[in-house]
Amino acid sequence: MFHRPILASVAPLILASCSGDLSALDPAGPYAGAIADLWWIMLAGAMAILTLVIVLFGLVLFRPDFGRSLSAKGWMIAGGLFLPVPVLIALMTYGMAQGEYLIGAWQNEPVMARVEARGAMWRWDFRYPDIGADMSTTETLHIPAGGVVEVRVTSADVVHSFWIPRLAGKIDAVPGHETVLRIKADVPGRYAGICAEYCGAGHAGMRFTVEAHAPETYRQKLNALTAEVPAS
Ligand SMILES: [Cu+2]
Repeated sequence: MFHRPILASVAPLILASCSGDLSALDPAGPYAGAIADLWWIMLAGAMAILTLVIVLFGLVLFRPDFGRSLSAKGWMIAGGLFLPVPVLIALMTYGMAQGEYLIGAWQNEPVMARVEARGAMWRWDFRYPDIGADMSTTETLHIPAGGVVEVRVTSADVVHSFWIPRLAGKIDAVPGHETVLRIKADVPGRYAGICAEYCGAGHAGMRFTVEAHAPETYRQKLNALTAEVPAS
């Protein structure tokens, strides 16, 4: 009676905080989905361990005889070795497998487009070698939806971090070096991107937009942008 109204009023707030332009918990493609899955698994695991600890604590408080069947050493081995070792091994294996997947290992899906992203204090420039050597945009990255896009990331000055929370994980933008990240948007739309590594006074405003186009209109859209360049 008492709990329901509270749950009913709090649940939408909690769920609403999971969505939004920059929410990694509102994935719009498989790579961001892999990260969100890992996040939920870790949350569930943490809740399970917290529950176990609370139950054990309650038993110790209210049933003092509860733990006597096991010696103090036995409890230390059970709680300090038998519980954490398999849990950490399982989590590490799963996390590393997901990490490999994010950078393109174990995938047969062909790369649909290749783009380059260059961070500079404090903006992002994008180039499209597939379309033309001098094709470039600033602040907006155009990609085809429904396919894997390989992004080659670098920096003109200091270390930045390229992050589109709804499409993929973060990757560092390092001057003089190229890092490669895969992104994929399941459906056309606009997705927000930011710099995720503090890089100076303008860091907070170092945002960009990803426009994912239907694959059949992607080339057309980029060619139209190229055509606009001489006019501006
Ligand atoms: Cu930054």
